Amino acid sequence: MAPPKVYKNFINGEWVDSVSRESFENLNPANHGELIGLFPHSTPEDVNRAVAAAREAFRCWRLMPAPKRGEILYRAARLLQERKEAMAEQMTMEMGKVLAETRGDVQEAIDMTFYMAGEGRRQFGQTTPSELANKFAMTVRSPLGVCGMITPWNFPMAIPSWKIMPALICGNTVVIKPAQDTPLSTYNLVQVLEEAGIPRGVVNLVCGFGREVGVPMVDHQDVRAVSFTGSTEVGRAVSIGCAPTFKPVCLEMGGKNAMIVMDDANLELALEGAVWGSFGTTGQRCTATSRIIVHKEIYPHFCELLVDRARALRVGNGLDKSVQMGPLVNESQVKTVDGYVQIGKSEGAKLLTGGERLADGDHASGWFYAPTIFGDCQPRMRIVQEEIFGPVVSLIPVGSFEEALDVGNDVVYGLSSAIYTRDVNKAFHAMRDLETGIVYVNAPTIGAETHLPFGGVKQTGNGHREAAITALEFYSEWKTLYIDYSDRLQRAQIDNQ
Ligand code: UN1
Repeated sequence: MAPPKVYKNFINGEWVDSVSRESFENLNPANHGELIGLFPHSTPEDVNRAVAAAREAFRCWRLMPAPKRGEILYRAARLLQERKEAMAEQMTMEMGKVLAETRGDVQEAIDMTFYMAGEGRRQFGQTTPSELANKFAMTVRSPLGVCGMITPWNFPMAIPSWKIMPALICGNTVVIKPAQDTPLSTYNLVQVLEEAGIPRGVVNLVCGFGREVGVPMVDHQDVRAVSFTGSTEVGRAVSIGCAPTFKPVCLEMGGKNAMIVMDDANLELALEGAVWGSFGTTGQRCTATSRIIVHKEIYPHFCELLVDRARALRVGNGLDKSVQMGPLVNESQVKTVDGYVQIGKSEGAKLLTGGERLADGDHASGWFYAPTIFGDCQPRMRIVQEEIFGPVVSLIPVGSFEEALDVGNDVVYGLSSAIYTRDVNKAFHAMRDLETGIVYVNAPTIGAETHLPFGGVKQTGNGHREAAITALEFYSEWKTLYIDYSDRLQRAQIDNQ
């Protein structure tokens, strides 16, 4: 057998081992006997080196004209386009989701990189009249410095790009810790940036685990802002870590996204959306549809048809073109999902299909789980309230549109929601009243585009929005400039009365 491929960290423009010289394994979730590669098991000292490099690099990078920074991003986007297929395959091998989806993940990184490259020629500020004569007033965006990033395994290239690209175009430098389950896709992204000509130290990759890499990065005094996507539990710890020094922190956390299906909906469309929203990415999206709130008039019929479709899904290795749903990312995720299935059963929800690990035949050496549907769920059940992050969806019958909205809003999260109806009045009421950062009409809860703001309300986030122009709000600070050309002392609020 060929020796496993050994990957390195990227610090100060060089590919280097961790000071620990230890490594961890990146396994294929569809076949966990297959080792994708060994990645550096980094230490706080590696973080220190990366932050020092990023701090030093910031001195020049912030002064490079933003359109020039954009040119590097354009080159990176074109390289990603060229390598899309190979990168998608590698992503399926380390993360599990099917090829169509990993191509989408790489495409999302391409879109974001092009989009932010263009922001190099925008980043508009404001000019406004001063209250005093012969005085000029304007605002400019100013970078923050070294930005620390902690990213999840479910979108291992797209989500790093949501953070890295806006940070760079604004003139910040970056230290990123990718999820330990999927470091290769982020590695590939960083390598492309290197080839595109990113100056040394501007982007640094430190692989490893939360305790040895994430925590020291959050605590580091030279890290000026932190962006985190992941669980609510870890997000809370990151937020607390940033509090003592008032470090700006962007948190993108859990979801419990509802799809409402009204009795006037196009049923075929709603079913298709329900399957894609619930079982796409094996349910491992923060935007996944995990509750389906169905009007009682169509509830029995809807349940039956949805169950048929879930049963027909082909689960397997995502590299196989006929497969529609890949494995879960790791063993611990299988245990969590199965734990929730047991909770659902004990709470009295009706298991309509699935509810078990798939471990026979083609599934024997992967972390596979059957598409699972619970029927007759009550809004306060734990399986309806808590994020499961797996192929498990709960169906909740309701008697009216108003009840559907109340049930939809009755969770601590607020990322995404969807309504299927042909009634324009109901659609507009839902758009206004659903307490989520994203609302879809006649489309499932997944499928955000890179030039629109992404983020959630309530315990999903802390008020920031990733992607779109809104990302610049986090990665830059406004600087207000007054230029007095009167040649005398003019006192605001005093001399103009
Ligand atoms: C996530 O769910 O973690 O909107 C990100 C979507 C994708 C991004 C999802 N474009 O489903």
